[in-house]
Amino acid sequence: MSQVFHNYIESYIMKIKNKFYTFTCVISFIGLILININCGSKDDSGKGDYVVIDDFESYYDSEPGTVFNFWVDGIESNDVNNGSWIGHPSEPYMELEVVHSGMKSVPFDYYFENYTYSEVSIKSEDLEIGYDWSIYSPKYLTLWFHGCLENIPARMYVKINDSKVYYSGQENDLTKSKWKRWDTEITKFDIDFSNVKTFSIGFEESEEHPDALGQILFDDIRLYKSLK
Ligand SMILES: [Ca+2]
Repeated sequence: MSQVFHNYIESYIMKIKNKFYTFTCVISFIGLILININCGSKDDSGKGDYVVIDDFESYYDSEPGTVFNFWVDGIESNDVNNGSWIGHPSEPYMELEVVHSGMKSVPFDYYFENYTYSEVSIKSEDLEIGYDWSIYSPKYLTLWFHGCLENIPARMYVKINDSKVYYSGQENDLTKSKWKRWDTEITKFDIDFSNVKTFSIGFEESEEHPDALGQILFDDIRLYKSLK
């Protein structure tokens, strides 16, 4: 019986440490026996001028992949002063209908009656971007948020390590049912970007709005080298 030699060519796109690589593989068979796989790669990271901190696509409904396992809210931290809940209370835990990009965004509920602040945090070691953000030479932190007409607004902030920057737009943006982009110059954070330990999003009560409460959706938290 003669042995037939076959080559198959397949291409794969893989994301490794926030860079996209295209692998083209030549897979060789003699008959049904695999004899060789030869793959080369091409770095596609130049396609974008940003790196992803979190796009919320990687979380799912079963452990250990739930968003609660990575983003720590008031319940997960057992902090009686922290009125924050991340994710929907029942499956699907991620928001699947109102998303900015991809298939998922994340809901964040804030609530101040009996609580003094509302904050969720994730460790940099749990993000693909890791702890050294300086290697990307970022100039801006951007994220997208989506409010709700029923929200009672609060002061929104992002925090890297212990350095907090407040939202500079109108608090009433939290009551608008549309996606809004929030850009923050990196220089406003007084931290060493080569040693990022935690990233947090939070809310504080403002004097105008005691007992604030509401739900905000978040998506596409990124670092940009420039804004176009
Ligand atoms: Ca997304």
